[in-house]
Amino acid sequence: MADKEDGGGSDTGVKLETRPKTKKPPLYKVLILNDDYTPMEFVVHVLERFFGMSHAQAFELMLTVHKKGLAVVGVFSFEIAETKVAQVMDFAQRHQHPLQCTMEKE
Ligand code: TYC
Repeated sequence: MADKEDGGGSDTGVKLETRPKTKKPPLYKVLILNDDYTPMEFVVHVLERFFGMSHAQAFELMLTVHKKGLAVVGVFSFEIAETKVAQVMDFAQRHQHPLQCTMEKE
């Protein structure tokens, strides 16, 4: 956004600051990766449980990951993305599945 001169034609030379002083926080994509061992139903359950998807949405996204290798499951602030990744990795590990979840700056 560019700074603007004071309007009104009198040209007083007063510069009004219109640029916001605070930038929007960066966003992070959370990705789920395919592997050959994690059961499809487990991935569907993860997507429902940690990303609030319906069963139909979760099943469709799981199939996308299965076919394409990976997919973005959501976009979040750094702290939320980090928490989601940690929750998924912990849950997968506790069930002894090699499911991988990562984050990437948008
Ligand atoms: N490829 C797995 C299978 O055939 C299913 C799967 C889907 C695993 C998505 C991980 O992120 C994943 N059992």
